[in-house]
Amino acid sequence: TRVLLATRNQKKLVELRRILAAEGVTGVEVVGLADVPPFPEAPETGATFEENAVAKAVDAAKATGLPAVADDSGITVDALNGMPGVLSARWSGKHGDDQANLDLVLGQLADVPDERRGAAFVSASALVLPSGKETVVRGEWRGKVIREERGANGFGYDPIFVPEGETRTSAELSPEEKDAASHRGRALRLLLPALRELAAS
Ligand code: ITT
Repeated sequence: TRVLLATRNQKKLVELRRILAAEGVTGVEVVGLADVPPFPEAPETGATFEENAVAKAVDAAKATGLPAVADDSGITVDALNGMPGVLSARWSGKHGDDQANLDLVLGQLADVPDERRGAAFVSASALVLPSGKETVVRGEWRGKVIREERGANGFGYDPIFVPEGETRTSAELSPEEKDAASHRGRALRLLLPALRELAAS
C-alpha cells in the first residue's frame, strides 16, 4: 500500500520518513509530494493543529487518490498565551522563514524571566484514506525557550527549545534522540495502529 506524506516542508518530510522507517511498518510504501502529480496547496485556516492536519490530509487524499498522512505542528509559548501555535510557520509574516520566526519569538520573550519561559512543541498527525476515513492524533513535547540559539540539527524553533529533562536544545540532540522524545515522534507512533491496519487491508 502506498501512503503519501503530504508536506511541503522538506525538513519535516525528512523527520516523518525517518520516524516511520525506524518503526518499520511492513506493507507500507512511503511516498512524498515529489512522487505524485502536483496539486495546489490548501490554505491553512483551522484554529487547531488537528483541524489543519486533517484538512491537509483530506486535500492530498482527494487530489491523489492515495491514503495521506499530514502533520500540522508548531510551538505554543506559555508567556505568549499559546502563540505562535498554529501560526508558527508564518509568525513573522514570512511563511517558512525559520530564522525570522525564531528571532521574533526571542524578541517577544526578551523581558520574560527564566521561570516563565515554558513552551511546548505540538504535532497533530492525520491519516486520511481515499474512502474518507480519518484518524487524527496529537503529540506534545514540553520544555522552555532559552535566550540564544544553540545547535545545528533539526529546523524551525529547535535551536531555542530545551526539552524537559535536557540541558541541550532540540537542535543539539541527535536525530534519533529527537525522534524518541519529540512531539512528531510521539504523534506518529500513535498513528501506527491505523497505518498497520491500512497495510493489512
Ligand atoms: P506543511 O504544512 O506543508 O507540512 P509547514 O512548514 O507550513 O509545512 P506547519 O504549518 O505545520 O508546516 O508549520 C510548522 C512550523 O512549526 C514549522 O515551520 C516550524 O517553524 C515549527 N515546527 C514544527 N515542528 C518543529 C520541530 O520539530 N522543530 C522546530 N520547529 C518546528
